[in-house]
Amino acid sequence: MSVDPQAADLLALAVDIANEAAAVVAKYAAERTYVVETKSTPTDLVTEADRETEALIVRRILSARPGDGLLGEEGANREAASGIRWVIDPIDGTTNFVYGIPAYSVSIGVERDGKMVAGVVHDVALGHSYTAALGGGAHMNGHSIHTSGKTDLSTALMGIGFAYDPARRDTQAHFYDRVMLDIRDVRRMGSAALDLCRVACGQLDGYFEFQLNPWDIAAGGIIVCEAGGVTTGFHGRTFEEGYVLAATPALAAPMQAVLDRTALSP
Ligand code: LIP
Repeated sequence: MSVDPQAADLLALAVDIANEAAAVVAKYAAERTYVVETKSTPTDLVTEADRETEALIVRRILSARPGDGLLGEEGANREAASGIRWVIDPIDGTTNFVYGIPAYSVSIGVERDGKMVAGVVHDVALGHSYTAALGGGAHMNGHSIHTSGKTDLSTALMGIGFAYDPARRDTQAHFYDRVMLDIRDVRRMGSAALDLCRVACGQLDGYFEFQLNPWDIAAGGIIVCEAGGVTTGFHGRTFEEGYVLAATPALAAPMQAVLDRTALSP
């Protein structure tokens, strides 16, 4: 399959914007003088770095493509006149960012007629840029990446995550507790976008989390698929609805079966 030409052009613009945005995030990370506020719960943090970075990304997109739509974690929301929509998370892994844990990213996904066709996840601390355009495969800093060849679920290393809402965390903890019996171990690293990229490059055999937002998974999802992996949902809900399972082709169905037979509520 060859790369979709428009997807490749959109990716080139997304990468350029993500590089500039990452520089802003890195400046804030170094200075550590930003104000921290909370959103949905006392543990759901937002900083002026998140807001300024999203504002920069929106400015750059609209100056290059004024007819496009937008959906951003910090409030950007605009209908698309062009059929193209940008799904933005200016800092995915904000809690890590605030604590100085080097695992946060700028995530930009580009959708055409409702289907993701390009994505970039820029790991700010490590300077790694994960990219994918429809039909063109996935890359990290320009080098081709692929999911691990893992086929045996019982020795699979999986990424997981927890919500900001304590009630949801309780449900997730009970859920993960039972799933643990069927896999090697879990890693909770705090950025869905980077966790998906770790599946794409084989650092994880899979990743699952539920009740995520579109901006957490937009870019990472196409990067997994273009790296030869599978993204799907579970419990009758879809990946796009935030019931996220990403894994190697051989692990997707058995892992989905484990998730589907595990009750969500204790
Ligand atoms: C975070 C995700 C993480 C999830 C957190 C939160 P944020 O996104 O990357 O996987 O467990 O609850 O949704 O808030 O840092 O953009």
